[in-house]
Amino acid sequence: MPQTADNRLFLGGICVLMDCGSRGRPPFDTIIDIIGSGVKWVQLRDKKTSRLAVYKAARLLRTLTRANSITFIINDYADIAAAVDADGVHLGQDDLPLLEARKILGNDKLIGISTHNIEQAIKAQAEGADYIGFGPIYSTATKKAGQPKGPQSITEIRSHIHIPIAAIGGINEGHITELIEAGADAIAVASAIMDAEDVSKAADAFVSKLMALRGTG
Ligand code: TZP
Ligand code: MG
Repeated sequence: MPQTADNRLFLGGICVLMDCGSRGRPPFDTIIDIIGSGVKWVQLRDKKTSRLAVYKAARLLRTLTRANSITFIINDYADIAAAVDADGVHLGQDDLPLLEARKILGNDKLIGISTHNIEQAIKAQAEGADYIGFGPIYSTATKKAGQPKGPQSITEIRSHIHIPIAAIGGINEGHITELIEAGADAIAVASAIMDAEDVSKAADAFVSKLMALRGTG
């Protein structure tokens, strides 16, 4: 199972994007539902509220995730990640450059980079990314993310880089097997869990599927 060098932070399995945009579900409700499910990696992704609101949510989520040994990543904001002592930040191609985020967060924190082609993936690894997100694999309404790349694209990226790859974009439970077989280390998912009637049940289903496949959620 992929982990960082000090073996503390989990960078595999299911990563739930607590996307506050989809149903406007408060991340606190979500995290409570997810804690019991065996998900060990979450990302706070809030494109709609103020930075102050993200900071306040992140502060509380940090306490809850730490108490439950869940890796906690903040999307977009390296400064907020540093302020609340999150485990790291996730950055897109139009966000703060990785090397600048590293100055803010230091070497002990995780930096993940969204990538959409081989060049971006190789660059992210060369600059010291701890993991990449790669996608969209399937079509998704959560983000305008371009043409779906299909699961075989993971195999191609895998052959070029050694850091963990989180497949992302339009993923539901039925896709997990082909993505892991294609070489993904992690499955990053927003709507299939966040938009579910029963978030806890949906998270359980993802984790159980992955555990059945390889013995870890
Ligand atoms: N980056 C590429 S696709 C995507 C992001 C953030 C959205 C993932 O959400 P969903 O609902 O699991 O497709
Ligand atoms: Mg971003």
